[in-house]
Amino acid sequence: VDTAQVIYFNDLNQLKQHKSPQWFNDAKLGIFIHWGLYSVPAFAPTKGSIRDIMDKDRRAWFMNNSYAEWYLNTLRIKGSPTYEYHKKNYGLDFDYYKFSETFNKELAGWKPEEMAEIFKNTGARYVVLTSKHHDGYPLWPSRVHNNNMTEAAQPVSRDIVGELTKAVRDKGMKMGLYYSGGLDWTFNRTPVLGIRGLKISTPHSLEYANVADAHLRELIEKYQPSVLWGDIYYPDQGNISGIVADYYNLIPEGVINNRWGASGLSDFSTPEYNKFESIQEDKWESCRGLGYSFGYNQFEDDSHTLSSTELIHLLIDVVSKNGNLLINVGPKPDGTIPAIQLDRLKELGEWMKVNGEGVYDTKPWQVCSGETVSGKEYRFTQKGDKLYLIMFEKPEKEEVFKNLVLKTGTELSLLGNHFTPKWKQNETNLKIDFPGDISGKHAYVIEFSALP
Ligand code: FUL
Repeated sequence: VDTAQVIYFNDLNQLKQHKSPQWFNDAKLGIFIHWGLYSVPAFAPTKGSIRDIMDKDRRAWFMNNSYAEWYLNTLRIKGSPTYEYHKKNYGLDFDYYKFSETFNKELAGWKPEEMAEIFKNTGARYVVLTSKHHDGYPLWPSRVHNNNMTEAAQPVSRDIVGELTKAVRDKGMKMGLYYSGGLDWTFNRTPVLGIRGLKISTPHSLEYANVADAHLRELIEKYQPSVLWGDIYYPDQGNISGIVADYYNLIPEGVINNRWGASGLSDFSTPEYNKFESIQEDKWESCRGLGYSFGYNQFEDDSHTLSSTELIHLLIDVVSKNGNLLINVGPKPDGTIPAIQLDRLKELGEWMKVNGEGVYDTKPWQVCSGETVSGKEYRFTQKGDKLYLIMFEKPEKEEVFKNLVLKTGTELSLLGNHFTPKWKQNETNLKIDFPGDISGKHAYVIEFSALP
């Protein structure tokens, strides 16, 4: 076996042969963080998630954008709920970038180790932080000067990217960075009003392309992110293929997503508030907020937020189809995690501690899902010789699974329980008896010692 490291060149054909690395395929769970000036007003309309709104009326989205990190764009749309909110609470002449004063003040008390500890306890193996979102405000002390940043913006008072990178790595997780290449509202102040505007609004100046290139190079050299997560698009005059070649060479475990514009570069795809319904050959990663927003929205409550059970089922479903789940957390300006989100993260972590065996390091089996004769849904994963059947509901004393034929001698266990389930084959139906009180919640993992 030739283990020599491949050298990458500024050549799209070669770069496109790069594949997502094993650590990423195996990780299954990551934490996305959207944190920035928008975390200060922490407002967005809660009329529905992006899917709810778009499915009904595509044109209604940008006016009622539930993403709090889009505050500045929605504010620029006269008469929008955000426009009205801003007018009432801050006044229309209050510059969005003035939120940097509060942000910096609040940031003084932030404890990166505590934040990383919370993420670690969810069972996540990697973290992806917004280094610069669409508002163009960098969360690290960049040496790249942006002439278009308004006077009102104080530079960030701590190196959020650097401090969090260190804390996350100290806890044994991988650190990734998000960068908005396609939108930068300091360069283009016309609000995005429709889906087509996403690409059209990418600033076309050579100056912007140079800033984006320089930002990315700086982030890569300084923080060596294990994931490079681009968003929306990338300026056509930028040198993304040259940067990605250097990135792969410098960081052999590095992986990039699929939002790098015309280059078409991609190691994995990124359905947002969405997922695939069948097993995919190519690696993918589903992302969404716990509620309707990525950035913190103080007006979200339980009714807008995934329940712990829904969250855990989502993870299992995604993993059974070859995906990872990048679940988003929107911290407050001081770096604390809102209680409603914390609650979900804790439940997820407790479940993963007992059942992670059936999730981490697995791959999809021949089929991803099924239903018991009594109508209970389940998903499959596999690891080596082992098959995992993960039920979305607590099994009865006896359950029948169709089209599942076990090898003689296969042993079963129900993770987190001490009794041994007994099984009996009846043609293509598998009957399993669970002799004992079943403990656990949210989802139940049956481990088979051999593949069917
Ligand atoms: C989207 C962005 O517009 C959202 O604000 C968020 O960052 C999401 C992950 O990607 O395209």
